[in-house]
Amino acid sequence: MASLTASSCLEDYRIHGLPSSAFYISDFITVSEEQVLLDKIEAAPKPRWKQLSKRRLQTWPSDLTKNALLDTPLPKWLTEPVITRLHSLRLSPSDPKSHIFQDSPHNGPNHVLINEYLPGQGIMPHKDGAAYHPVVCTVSLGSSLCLEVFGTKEDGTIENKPKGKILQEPRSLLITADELYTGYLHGISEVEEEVDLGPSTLSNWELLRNTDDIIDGRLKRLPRTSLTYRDVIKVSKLGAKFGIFGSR
Ligand SMILES: O=C(O)CCC(=O)C(=O)O
Repeated sequence: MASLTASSCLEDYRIHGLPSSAFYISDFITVSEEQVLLDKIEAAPKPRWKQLSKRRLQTWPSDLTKNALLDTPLPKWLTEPVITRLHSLRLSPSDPKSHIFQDSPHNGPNHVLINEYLPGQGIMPHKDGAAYHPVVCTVSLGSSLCLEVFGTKEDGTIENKPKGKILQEPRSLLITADELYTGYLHGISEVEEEVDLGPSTLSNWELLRNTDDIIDGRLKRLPRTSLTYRDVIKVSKLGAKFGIFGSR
């Protein structure tokens, strides 16, 4: 089971076989919610986009300065429905108030990175670092691609072979947290087609919505956009005081 129901709790979506913790929900948002998000992202003023060599990026509500966020709210289209739904997703069936951000400083995400990857684009293996509470919620739009998880060798260099590979389908939610966040790297390889996809290579095979498009373990990439929701630990009040950073 990988789509959301009223009685579901996060434990139903745990990705087993990876360091703790990862969760995958294939149908976290609907097709029309996906389209609204894609339209809003497309409608953002051009200067919102930062063109990087291998992808382009929007940062909401703003970039971090010295690991701190200016205290401005996220626009409504980024909070509804995603953050509301994250808050309603219980960690355990016995505690109706529990949620994935319950121990984070602001009790929920206050920052969203929007990454767009064309086929052949990706992101080098990296850690997200100490500016954030160690929970990342990634909503995927448009197309599927794989996130790879890497450990480090004793000398501190990155292992050559990924520890695991997670296929992220459009409209899905991937949550990575805890030791998986702090102790491991993640990256997206710069390929036009995913290869070697199957039950023994994909950590979340059992949780996928649809494996019919995977032919001989291969899946062509199309443009894919991700929204990564995080809680920035340090928040500076300056932005709220002068009211100058709240552009919607
Ligand atoms: O696009 C993604 O799924 C991953 C993005 C990422 O690694 C990051 O924002 O640190």
